Amino acid sequence: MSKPLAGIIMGSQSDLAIMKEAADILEELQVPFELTIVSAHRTPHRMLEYAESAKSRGLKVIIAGAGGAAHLPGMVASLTTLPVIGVPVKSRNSIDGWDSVLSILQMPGGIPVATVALDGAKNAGILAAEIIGAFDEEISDNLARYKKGLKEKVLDSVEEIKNKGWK
Ligand code: RP5
Repeated sequence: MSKPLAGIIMGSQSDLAIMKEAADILEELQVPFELTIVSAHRTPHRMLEYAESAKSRGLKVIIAGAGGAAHLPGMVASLTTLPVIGVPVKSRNSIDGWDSVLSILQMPGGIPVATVALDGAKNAGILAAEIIGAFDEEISDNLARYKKGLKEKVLDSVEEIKNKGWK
């Protein structure tokens, strides 16, 4: 197993159903990653330790997902110079997801969190691969193949509708 380059963390195991999508796409793009639970509110010292050791452990980017009063991505971003991608999760304690979106998105100047859409863990995984791919040709090639696949899928559907009609 290669050393993890991306870290996926989330506030609770209940976030895993969504955050798994980041893991799936990183696996597909052959980006080595680690995945664990780190809660800003329930395990603040673990969060501190995780964020402060991330760079020296070889991580290049952190994906952090949380729901409700989602402080994890921002707090982790405040403790590391690594880029942090935030995934707002529509958790059961959330008011329609808006609380998580706004608490991850509306960071103060100086502490950016690259926030993806509500439950957008897949895009967080792709963005993490793109950050790493900017310095890693192999991962960049995997991304190029992935994007070519997306394009071909659309063109196939164009052909299908052209040949079979929309009904
Ligand atoms: C947040 O509260 C977690 O990230 C999760 O989205 C939400 C609910 O957590 P559980 O009560 O399900 O553990 O901190």
